[in-house]
Amino acid sequence: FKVSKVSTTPIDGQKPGTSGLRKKVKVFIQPHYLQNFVQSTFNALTPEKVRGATLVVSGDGRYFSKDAIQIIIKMSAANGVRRVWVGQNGLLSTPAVSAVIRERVGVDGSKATGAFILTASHNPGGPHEDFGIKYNMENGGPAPEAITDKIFENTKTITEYLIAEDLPNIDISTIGVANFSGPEGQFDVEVFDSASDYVKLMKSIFDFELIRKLLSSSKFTFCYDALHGVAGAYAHRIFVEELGAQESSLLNCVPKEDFGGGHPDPNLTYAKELVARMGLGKSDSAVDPPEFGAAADGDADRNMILGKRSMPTSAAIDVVAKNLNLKFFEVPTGWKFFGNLMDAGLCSICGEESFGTGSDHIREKDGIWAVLAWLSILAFKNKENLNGDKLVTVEDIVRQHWAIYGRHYYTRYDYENVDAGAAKDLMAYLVKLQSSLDEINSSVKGARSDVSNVINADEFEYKDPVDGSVSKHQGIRFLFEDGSRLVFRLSGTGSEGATIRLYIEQYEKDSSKTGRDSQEALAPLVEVALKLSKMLEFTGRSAPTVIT
Ligand code: VG1
Ligand code: CO
Repeated sequence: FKVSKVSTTPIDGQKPGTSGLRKKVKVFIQPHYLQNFVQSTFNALTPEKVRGATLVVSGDGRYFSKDAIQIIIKMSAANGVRRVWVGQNGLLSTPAVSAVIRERVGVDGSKATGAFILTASHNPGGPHEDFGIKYNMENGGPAPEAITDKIFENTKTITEYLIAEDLPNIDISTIGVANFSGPEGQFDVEVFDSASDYVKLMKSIFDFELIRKLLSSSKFTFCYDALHGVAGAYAHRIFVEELGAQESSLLNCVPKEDFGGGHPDPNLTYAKELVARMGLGKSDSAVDPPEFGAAADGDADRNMILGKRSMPTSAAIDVVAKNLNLKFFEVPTGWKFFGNLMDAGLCSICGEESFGTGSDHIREKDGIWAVLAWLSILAFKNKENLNGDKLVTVEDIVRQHWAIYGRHYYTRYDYENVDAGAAKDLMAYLVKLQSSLDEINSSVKGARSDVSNVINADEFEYKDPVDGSVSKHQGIRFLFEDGSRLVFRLSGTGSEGATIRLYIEQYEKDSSKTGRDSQEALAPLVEVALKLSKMLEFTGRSAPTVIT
């Protein structure tokens, strides 16, 4: 193949957010849009690192992925990359990409050096919805801010990109290797099975035999909803073939370019079918609901686990870590912040506020790992019990946790598509307010006298204990005397307008009060949050778009 240099000019707004660059498909398909970003990434990595590299290119299969993969392959060839690995049909979940970078050995003995992941995660897909791209490093984790800042700088000055226009399109539906030769030597594209490396890793972590006993027991019923995302490419292999779950336990497990028209965000609002099957909706009364249900987002890094109750991640982990005398860290939003801690051996398990949990087996959150983790706890607790009268359930375990550590009632209010100026004003107001505890507490008490005092407020700033890098403006926190807290921040993953996220967490230590309805227990703190932030005045919104 030949290498063409194509002249281009900078395009506005290519700043990577919490997890890569996410925009509407109609933005991404503009001439040079994807190409500018990919070349800016290559330039940020530096030509020396790109030359000879082995790159993984795949994603959650959303609309435009197939075209994007061909473009990235041609640009990789032109930039001197040695090989590109593509999951069959362009499918790899975000955690599987991380696993492939860390574990996979190519047919010629090679190891990957990085990856382009094509996903906008939990955002909808299709011609009128979102596309996204992000770069992961050699450790399998998202590029740190030092790199993403450099990519953004490069997008503002780019003048040309390199592409091998005459390289034929690769058939990504068939496993195999294609070899080409270019000006700098050989270039290969290897298409491989999307699931095997990941399945192998999971089998090395969990006791599949033990989980199989639980899943194939007639007393345990299970349901997994992939929301037509890429988790579907793994669910059948893992849950049905390996673990003996019934075929009928899989919902929406065929990956689709538009996620079947749905919103692939595994929460109680969007995972409607699962919620109905579990009998958890307001008007649902399911016949024989499954014992255990779970769902994933588009790129299968998030999980929602539903027993007859669910527990999102929260400051609950701080309480447990303190009690067990373990080190723990609070980092800003986005998985990239965990990678450094893990590489330095400082952290082995982590979670975030949006249904994300994972461990140091890879450097991304991992939706299927989370399900297997829960299943192995249940399998262990029921080991001697599979022939008894009643199985230990998710609910039993959660209640046991509350009895020991207290309960963190938790909810998140999302105000989507708020006017960007109004959102900025609200945040600016809170930045100012956080500096005066007196002012805060008089507003708190004015709203609800039964809510405890704010003893600390700040604009969260994180100093990475490993490399000393500092991330500023990571949200406003109000910490209450009784262990409750409020956090306000702007989303970094949206593709239009602004999204305000409000995290509300009420801590209850008294074990006689841990069984209350969560929205009811949180009501006083919600009232305080809305008054304190003047939400209605700034945004005109009397209710959030999504409550999780
Ligand atoms: C959201 C979540 C955050 C997560 C990020 C990427 O970010 O709140 O916890 O890391 O999405 O997840 P934000 O900036 O919109 O709040 V995923 O599953 O989109 O890769
Ligand atoms: Co995701």
